[in-house]
Amino acid sequence: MATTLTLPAPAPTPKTNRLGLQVLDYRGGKTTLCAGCGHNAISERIIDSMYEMGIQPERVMKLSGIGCSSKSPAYFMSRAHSFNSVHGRMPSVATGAILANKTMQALGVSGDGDTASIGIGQFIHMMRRNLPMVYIVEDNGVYGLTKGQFSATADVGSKLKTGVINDLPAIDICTLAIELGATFVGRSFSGDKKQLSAMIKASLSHNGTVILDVISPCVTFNDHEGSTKSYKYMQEHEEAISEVGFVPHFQEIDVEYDPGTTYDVTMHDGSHLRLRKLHDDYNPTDRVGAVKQLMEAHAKGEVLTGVFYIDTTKPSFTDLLNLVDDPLATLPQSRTRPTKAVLDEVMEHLK
Ligand SMILES: Cc1ncc(C[n+]2csc(CCOP(=O)(O)OP(=O)(O)O)c2C)c(N)n1
Ligand code: SF4
Ligand SMILES: [Mg+2]
Repeated sequence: MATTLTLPAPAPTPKTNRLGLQVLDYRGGKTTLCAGCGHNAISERIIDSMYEMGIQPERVMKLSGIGCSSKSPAYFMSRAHSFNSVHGRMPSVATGAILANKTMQALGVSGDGDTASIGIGQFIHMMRRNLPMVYIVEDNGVYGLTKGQFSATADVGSKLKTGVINDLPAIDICTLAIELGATFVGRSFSGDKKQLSAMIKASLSHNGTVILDVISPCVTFNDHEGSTKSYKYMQEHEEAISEVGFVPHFQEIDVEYDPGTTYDVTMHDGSHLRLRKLHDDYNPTDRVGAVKQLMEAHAKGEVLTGVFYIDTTKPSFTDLLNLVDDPLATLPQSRTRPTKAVLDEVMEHLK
């Protein structure tokens, strides 16, 4: 009697991006953060966005300060370069690294304490310079790593688990960023997969300082009744200003486009950031209008999300410095060291 041999089905070919890499190539170490921490969801969105944008992991520099949020670069893109700096001092390390090699994609991940409390001085000057980097603030309103004290982004009246009430006004990272010169400013929520992914992808096409303030609940110290950075509060008070869509430069623009209801921004690399207006009069290039909307929403107790402000015309810090095309870090001594004749001439002038 003849026997039929059933062959196992061939393994499905793994999905790859335009570089032929799999999503696995963008993963990092296993997270040590608490289960349910918003920061873990943000790491996932960074992995997806970098994969979908087809960015070579080795061309990325990850920068952070100190905090649970600042630990998270260890949990995505192991193949990228990484520098976990001192508390609140990531912007100066980023400035040096970007000047040394402006061809790399810089991605900073910080916390609200790292950015708006101890680090506010450095943060402000980074934005003023329009340093070309994506800076994500994983904003939970507390110092998670040191057991949940209020940070400078905690809202007035917000309550700690211990019953302590915050009576100091919050620093709004987005209002501050627009005022101080960042050229791509938005807010999202770690639980909003679609909006956050579109914003990260768009920000990777921008040449200048990108500030993404991402509300990221700390499930251990700040996710209770009375907190304004909890999952429940965000679900009840989030107000999206626009629906964010993004079409990378390597994709055909085939999504339906109704000029009356969308605002289309062409990014530096030819990609398109498409904002479908929910607020009729919203124009993301109007700096004063953006601050006004943020302040009005704050007064009403709403948490606005979306891309608030974008300026693709302002030169970045590296453009302003007029650096040579080759990364400074790769220049041979013959191009960086003045010759003896030039030095002698300088000395002559000093005599
Ligand atoms: C110079 C210095 N001061 C204080 C600390 C203690 N410290 C470590 S992390 C942290 C706050 C982190 O808060 P945040 O940036 O919001 O990160 P989260 O843990 O909430 O993600 C503090 C005060 C430190 N490591 N170094
Ligand atoms: S303490 Fe808070 S911020 Fe830190 S890992 Fe746990 S949930 Fe996240
Ligand atoms: Mg924090």
